[in-house]
Amino acid sequence: MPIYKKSCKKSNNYKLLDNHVDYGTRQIDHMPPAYCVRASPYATAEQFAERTKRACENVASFYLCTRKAIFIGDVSTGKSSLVNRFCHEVFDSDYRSTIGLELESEKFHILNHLFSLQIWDTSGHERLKCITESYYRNANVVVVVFDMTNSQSLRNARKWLEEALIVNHSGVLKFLVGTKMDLLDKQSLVQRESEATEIAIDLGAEYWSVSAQTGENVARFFRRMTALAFDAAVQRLMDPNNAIGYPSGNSLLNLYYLKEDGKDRRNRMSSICRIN
Ligand SMILES: Nc1nc2c(ncn2[C@@H]2O[C@H](COP(=O)(O)OP(=O)(O)OP(=O)(O)O)[C@@H](O)[C@H]2O)c(=O)[nH]1
Ligand SMILES: [Mg+2]
Repeated sequence: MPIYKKSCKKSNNYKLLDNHVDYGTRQIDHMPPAYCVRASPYATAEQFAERTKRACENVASFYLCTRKAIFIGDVSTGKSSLVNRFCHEVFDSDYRSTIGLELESEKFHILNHLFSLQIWDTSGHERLKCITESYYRNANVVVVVFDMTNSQSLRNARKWLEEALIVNHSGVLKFLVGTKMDLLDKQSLVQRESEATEIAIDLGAEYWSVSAQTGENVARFFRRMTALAFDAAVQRLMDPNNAIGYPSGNSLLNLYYLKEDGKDRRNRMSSICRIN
């Protein structure tokens, strides 16, 4: 339970009491399963792709440039609570609206490779849209969050996703996440999940129900999302057209070689691309 405590009621500062974040959740050796196979366009990804595994086993150490996940959705749906539960293992029942954007960075070890994920937690306020929309670009993952106790927030999910897709490539990973599952009784939960999975299927997104309050499914969701982002990043790296064509500094993909082997960068890139 909470390991940070607010310094005072109106402050944004948390006092660190102890650190109970389970960093074991950042170590991923197998592809974590989907929440509901039916409501996942990535359901076939029960394992990392063979090419990904082979690349991770055989190739000199590499570091994939940080990937970007944006969290969007109606106001007060629980975006910040979800992010804070995973990143800091805290839950605050007081509502403090996000102003514009908050950024977190998480490091994972996946198949023995370092992988960083930037988590962009945006505000759901319409009046701040002009600011938040400018941060949507170059996302690798779009997470649309809705409140399971608020059906309107679920109906609005499509609009949020469409807005994010306008400025992103079609291959972006898509998730629909229902929060506050702890507030629903069993029957309402089943009913809301069944509505939400239909919408997720329609949107081509993977569906998850979570609770930032109890922590239920939070780590499972983040691990699945990150593993899929890693898999997609390595796959993309092995596509010669994509890999060589990206200019340095592009947030979508960058490869840094940690081992100097005397070859020039392009040759080294081609040696990676030969894996199949
Ligand atoms: N019971 C319960 N309450 C939650 C959960 N997640 C969030 N809340 C509460 O819902 C309220 C809004 O949560 P936030 O995480 O601030 O929502 P948000 O989507 O970041 O809101 P904006 O930044 O304004 O867009 C807060 O009072 C939280 O405590 C949950 O899983 N269970
Ligand atoms: Mg917020």
